[in-house]
Amino acid sequence: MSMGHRDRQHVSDPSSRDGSEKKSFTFLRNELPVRLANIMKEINLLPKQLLCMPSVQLVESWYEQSFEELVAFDKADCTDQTVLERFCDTLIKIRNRHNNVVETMAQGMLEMKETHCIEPTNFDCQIQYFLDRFYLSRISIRMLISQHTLVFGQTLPENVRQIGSIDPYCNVLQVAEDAYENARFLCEQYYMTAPECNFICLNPHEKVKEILITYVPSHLYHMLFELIKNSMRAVVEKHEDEPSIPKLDLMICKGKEDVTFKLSDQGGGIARSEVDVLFNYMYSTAPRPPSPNSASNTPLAGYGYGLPLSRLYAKYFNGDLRLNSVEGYGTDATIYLKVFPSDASELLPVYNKTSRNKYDDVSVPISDWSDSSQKNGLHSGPAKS
Ligand code: W6P
Repeated sequence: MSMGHRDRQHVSDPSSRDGSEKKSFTFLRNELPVRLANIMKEINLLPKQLLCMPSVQLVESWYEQSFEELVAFDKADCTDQTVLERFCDTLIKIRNRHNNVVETMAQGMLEMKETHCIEPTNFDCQIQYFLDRFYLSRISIRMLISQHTLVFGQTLPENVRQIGSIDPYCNVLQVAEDAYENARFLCEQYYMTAPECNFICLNPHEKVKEILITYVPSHLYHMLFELIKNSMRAVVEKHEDEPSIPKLDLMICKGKEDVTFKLSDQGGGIARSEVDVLFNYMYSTAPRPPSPNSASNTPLAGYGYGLPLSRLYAKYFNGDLRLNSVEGYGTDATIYLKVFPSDASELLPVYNKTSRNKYDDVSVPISDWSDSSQKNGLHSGPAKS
């Protein structure tokens, strides 16, 4: 796994630790403002109807504030220990400021839906394009902040093999079992029952049975938890009135290049045309019914932004997440991760002329395929005229 910044020297050697904290500091005080500025440029290309919504303005103001706090370190002396400490504190403050960006942007979408009737433009396509890049950028920025604050922060984690949030020996089955147990708990609370799960681990190219990879366990957990919740909901709702419910199958296999997780459910499946909808931010933004005692009656899976965000986590380190469904029977959800850390480099949105063009044309897209039944923007095929 490679990012701009990732090396930790031996913590037992205080001088080398200082050295890498200084390096990390000088890297991040430049890199973080660059990443913030790049995505701020794209925010400003959003259609005016969305850009002027109060929640979007609020998010923008957070980005501006954080940008300013970071560039204030431009001329700071990196040999001054108090500067390094202040920098850590600033990073934590910035991370907390941005905690609710996803919810607030979703709120902005709702505000726009309420105040504008959305014209049949390629608006939906632009929103999808933007939010994928925006949330990917956010994942990358939070990753850099976490690494610095965990590795150099006050409370040094003792005898933990993790380097910040990265585990060089991440036991993927353990993460999967953990995600399953927690999803099962929620499922049983909500439905009084939950499907069992068969775990099958295959490691054909290594002598050991365990599958260990360099990965961020919290990201893997997030993706698996989301998929398992969706499968559980589908299975329980399909087989509600039956005496027994079919098990889930989770197959994990470490190949030469990919580690693949295939979660199979017999939840009745979904039509092929519904798959893209599940990853669509606009279609997934529905007002939630207010529920003060949310812990006891939150639905198991809301089809909120869970799936598109999970796919971004997978893509961030050059993996992917796909749904393959057999309508009428069940669904396979597959996560692909890279085996080799060197293949798992960061995927980042790049702001340039091409990305800018995506926001330019607001006209009705004209298909270059004959099928007119497809909804605009829900398939990646035809380009606009
Ligand atoms: C379904 C719908 C879905 C979404 C994501 C993962 C699994 C499943 N199963 O029926």
